[in-house]
Amino acid sequence: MFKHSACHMTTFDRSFMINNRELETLLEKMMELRCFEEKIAKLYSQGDSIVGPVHLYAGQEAVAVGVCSNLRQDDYMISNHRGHGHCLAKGATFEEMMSELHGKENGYNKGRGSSMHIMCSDLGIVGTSSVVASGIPIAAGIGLSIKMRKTNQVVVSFFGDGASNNGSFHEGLNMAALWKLPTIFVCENNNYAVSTLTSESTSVKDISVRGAAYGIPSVTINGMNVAEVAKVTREAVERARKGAGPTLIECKTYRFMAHGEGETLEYRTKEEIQKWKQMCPIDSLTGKLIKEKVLTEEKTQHMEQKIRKKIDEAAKFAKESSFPQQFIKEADVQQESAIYPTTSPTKEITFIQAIREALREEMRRDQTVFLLGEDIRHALWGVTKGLVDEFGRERVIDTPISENGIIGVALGTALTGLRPVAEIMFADFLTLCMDQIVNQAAKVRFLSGDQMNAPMVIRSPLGLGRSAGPQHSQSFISWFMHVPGIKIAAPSNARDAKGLLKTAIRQNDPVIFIEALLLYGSKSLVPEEEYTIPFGKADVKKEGKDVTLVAISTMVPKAITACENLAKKGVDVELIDPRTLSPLDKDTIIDSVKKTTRLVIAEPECKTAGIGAEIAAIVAEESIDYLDAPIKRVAIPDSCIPCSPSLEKIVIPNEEDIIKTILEIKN
Ligand SMILES: Cc1ncc(C[n+]2csc(CCOP(=O)(O)OP(=O)(O)O)c2C)c(N)n1
Ligand SMILES: [Mg+2]
Repeated sequence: MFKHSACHMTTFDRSFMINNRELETLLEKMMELRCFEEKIAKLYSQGDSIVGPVHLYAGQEAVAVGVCSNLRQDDYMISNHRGHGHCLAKGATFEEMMSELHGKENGYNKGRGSSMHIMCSDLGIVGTSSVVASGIPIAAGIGLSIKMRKTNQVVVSFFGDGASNNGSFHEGLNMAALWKLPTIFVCENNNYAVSTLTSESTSVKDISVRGAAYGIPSVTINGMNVAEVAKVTREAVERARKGAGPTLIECKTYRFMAHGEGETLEYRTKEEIQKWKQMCPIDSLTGKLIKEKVLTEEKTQHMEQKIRKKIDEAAKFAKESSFPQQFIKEADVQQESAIYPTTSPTKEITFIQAIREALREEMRRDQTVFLLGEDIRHALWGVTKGLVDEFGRERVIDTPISENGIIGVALGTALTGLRPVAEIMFADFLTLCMDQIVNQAAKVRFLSGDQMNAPMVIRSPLGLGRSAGPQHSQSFISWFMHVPGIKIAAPSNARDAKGLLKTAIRQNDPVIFIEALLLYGSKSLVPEEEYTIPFGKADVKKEGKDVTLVAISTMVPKAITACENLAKKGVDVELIDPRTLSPLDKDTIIDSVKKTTRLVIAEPECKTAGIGAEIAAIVAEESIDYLDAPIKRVAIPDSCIPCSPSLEKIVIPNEEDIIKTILEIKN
């Protein structure tokens, strides 16, 4: 079946010998993986102990074992939904794996992840993600982190044939190749993505040619032969450690069980399954070692019995372990940041200068902080201009136009000791990296059972109000408010922008930092001395007794003007700028409403299910009895944003809209 073995960009040397002792060790490891999966299948079928969906690895053991036999404990591994084998091969224990699969407190993730989400920082298991292909750009990011930290580690990314059709694969491979990262991509081509044949989903016969297309040394090998996998991986690891960049190894293999437990196999013929079972990596190596008198039938049976006993004990341990009873909700995770005095002499700077100063100060203070994004050296908006002169190209990295890849890479670095500040050129393009933000970064702290975190900032300009049109004028703050694990800042002036960005960079969770282009040129007084501004602390910009006005981002300067005009009409407005939407300073808003009994929210986004809707709901829940008038929202009236200035004016709320709305509820 494996008559050919496609090699691209390099010839893989398989001449080094793996001695029989080493083969015996590999066999034992493969048996461990197989016996573990058989036990899980049994427990699953009994129906009462395994938690959540399970995708078993039986049949593919040669890949995980062959690859991981070349890794050090401090090397990294990231894999997918079919990850038990990868984790065990990287050193995971039966007890902790079993406990996790039983949803127990003793599990790697304290029962929060179960089968598809195993993380263990001590073993370099950065995670098994249940979103197909998402780990691939993260692996590129881990490679970047290794390269930047000069630690001589490597990272392996395991994924399936199906994943190679996903954009994450292509973005991740391009970036790894471009920057010569020590990332080894291992594609386990088991011929199916669920029930879909690779030949019906994939335009090429050998997925390794896709690696070659990115200039990556790539090879297709027999993934049922552990020695072959080990040999080829050894070369890839050597290449990675010496700085020669990534490798793609496509292992042709086969899963012996259903895609997921409880599913059927009717899309495969008995003959096909039989044919592959004859190539079983465990049986064939056992046969060879018995034939060469390294092992006997008896010794092999004894080896297997010992393994099964250990696994049975681990299952008993897991069963008897307790279920977790509580966890800290993301919304309750508090992070303090030192607040520096703000009474020092001030200077007047623009919003752009403020952001640049924050970046410069944080990069000087902390060597792990670095920047990445499209055109950030040249700096389209001028924000990051000149930073490359001081910090070099290693810490100010221009990226390809790969939003999903940028955030995946940023996350990989954040998971392994760095503090990336990524720029997404327009906030609209955050939609292109929603998987990495929402499914991956936001989940790290929670899923890892609090072992890991993702200290990363995503800066992104809001284009609203500059005739940029419907695809360059949205910020989606309200979307991110809906996601536990994400923090959001939307400063309205230079002083807040600098202080909040410095705090954002020091946070241990991902932060979305929305900077409005309309505010970039605005100036404010900023302390000469270092200062930071805490998250979750609103700024009461003006005290008042008649109406509470909560304004966000670009709406704040408009709200200030509105307040001045209303004062002339005898209406005393209390103006609050929350500054961060997650965490949101609910107390300041509620206290204000209790005093004024009226609330208006002015937001730079669409009305339906928006920021104002959430604030209105909070106030209604907590203090409805204090309200003397309906809560009103001044928002974009659920419309796309037109380019023509005359039309833009119709949809983007202005000072007059705020005044009119406040007068409506005041009178
Ligand atoms: C982005 C995404 N799309 C769809 C799914 C549902 N799904 C889970 S596994 C799978 C098949 C993956 O095939 P492959 O990458 O070849 O891995 P294999 O299951 O064969 O090991 C699919 C479609 C998912 N988890 N993530
Ligand atoms: Mg597959």
